[in-house]
Amino acid sequence: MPKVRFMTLARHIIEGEKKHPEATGELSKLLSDLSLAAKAISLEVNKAGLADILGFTGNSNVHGEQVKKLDMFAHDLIFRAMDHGGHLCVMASEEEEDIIHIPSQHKLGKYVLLFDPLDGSSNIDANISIGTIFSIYRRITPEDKPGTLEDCLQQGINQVAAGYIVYGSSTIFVYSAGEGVHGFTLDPSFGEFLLSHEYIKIPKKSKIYSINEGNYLYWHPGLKKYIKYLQEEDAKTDRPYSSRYVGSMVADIHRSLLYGGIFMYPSDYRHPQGKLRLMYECNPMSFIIEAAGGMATNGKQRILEIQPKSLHEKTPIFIGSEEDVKMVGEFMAKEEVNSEIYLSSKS
Ligand code: AHM
Ligand code: MG
Repeated sequence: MPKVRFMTLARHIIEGEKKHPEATGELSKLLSDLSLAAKAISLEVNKAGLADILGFTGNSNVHGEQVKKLDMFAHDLIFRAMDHGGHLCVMASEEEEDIIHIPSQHKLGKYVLLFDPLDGSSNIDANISIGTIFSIYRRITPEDKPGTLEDCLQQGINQVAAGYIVYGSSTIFVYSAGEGVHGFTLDPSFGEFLLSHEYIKIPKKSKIYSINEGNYLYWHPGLKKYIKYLQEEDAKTDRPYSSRYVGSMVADIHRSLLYGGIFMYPSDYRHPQGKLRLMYECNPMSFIIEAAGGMATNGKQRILEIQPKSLHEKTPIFIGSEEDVKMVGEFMAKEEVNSEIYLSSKS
């Protein structure tokens, strides 16, 4: 029988920590608490078709979007799994307008957690993959006081760890604490995440692009040219590319990470900042993709170097295989236009 390593997520985190004698174990405990929340969300997502949990709550989140019950459930569950561990000083969630304080009866820690509890939730009713995304920073304000907005508004390069959980044909927890990107598949029979993808590396160049082409009319002219270029036939450069778009960022990025690909949510005529949020979606995903050898920009600037100004700000994003991300930037730079022309450029 082949020798198979029985590596649980908890064991992997602890072994990673042993490489750093100065580590206090707080980050390990934080990630373990998160994995517990992920298991509970996964169970609930799997029951979604059965339970009376589908449908809109009738409320909308801070972006004015309708919120489904599962989003609320996931938000609540992560908060309750994370508020008492003593590792965090503050949290922020895509589903809540302001920062979330740690209840005063609990100990404060040195970390900051930002999360999108259930991304792609418009896909729930169709049984399409959705995911949780998280981002962890070290606090920058004094340790004896509650964390503040300043602790949350850090550049992505300051992330200590980040990851996502994709609830798909199986549930996979992918994280990086700086040393490689690792994936763990949930064994539903005994409820453990087991190492299934170690040191994931994203291919340097891909053959797959992922973008909502329904917005074509409103794009930057350079982006239009880039997509047309990918669709042309040329054996030497392995074109045409294939198009894949789930409409669930976690699923689209997970595929890109494993097979190579470029995922894009650009700015357009109607959405000058794109759709995706810097703090909850773009920064953590960029941290993961860079740790796997890929690249992430807003078309001009590295995502991880953007200085955030507000918790819920959005940014255009081009993320995935390095050569592809570089190329789309070059196409857009060549077509540099003043914003007025861009806005009226619908051809
Ligand atoms: P959400 O945070 O409301 O779930 O929206 C984010 C999702 C991403 O997962 C996905 O990439 C994008 O929205 C899809 O948007 P669109 O339907 O405009 O293509
Ligand atoms: Mg989201």
